[in-house]
Amino acid sequence: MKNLILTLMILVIAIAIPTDDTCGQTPISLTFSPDTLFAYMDGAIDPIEALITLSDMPGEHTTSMIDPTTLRINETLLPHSWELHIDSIGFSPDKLIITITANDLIDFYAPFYDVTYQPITITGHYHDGTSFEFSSDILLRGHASGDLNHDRSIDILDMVCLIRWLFESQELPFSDPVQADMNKDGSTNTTDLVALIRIIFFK
Ligand SMILES: [Ca+2]
Ligand SMILES: [Ca+2]
Repeated sequence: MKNLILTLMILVIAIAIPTDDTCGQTPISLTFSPDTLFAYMDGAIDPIEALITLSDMPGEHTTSMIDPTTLRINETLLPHSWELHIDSIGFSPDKLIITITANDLIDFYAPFYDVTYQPITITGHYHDGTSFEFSSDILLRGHASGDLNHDRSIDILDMVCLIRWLFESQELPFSDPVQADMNKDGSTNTTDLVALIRIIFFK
């Protein structure tokens, strides 16, 4: 009987425990602005700023302890500025707003198609020398694969564009031929035309 009661107690406790793996520690807050990056932003004449906000550092650290000069996005991208917001009243956690060039971040993931979540990492050191690495996912919206004339549908007009580019050396109505690389093998040729025809007529 005791064993039954003990088993029931363990079951009740197990159900009551949150399923996250943070063991009660508040997870770091990592937000992006804009929260979605669009592939077309890469073609903007003026650089587009993207903001990454860090707050709720794990453990005993706070964002004010971060050495901003050590910050790297995806291990290679450097922020071009940063701003520390300290709440002296203590109602909200300190936060560090990192500004990067969205065009560079888009280049990091390009080419990408349709809607995709991709991993992003923020690495660096605190002033005490401790290193950190935070990961999240960023939402990207790319071109629709095969939409060669960028009219948001994949149809016979796109097939005509590709035929003219392949056999008549006419320019595609966009700057990047990778858009026509339907099978993503790194080159655009008749195999991709076959793939596009399949999508248009047999999807
Ligand atoms: Ca189209
Ligand atoms: Ca190809």
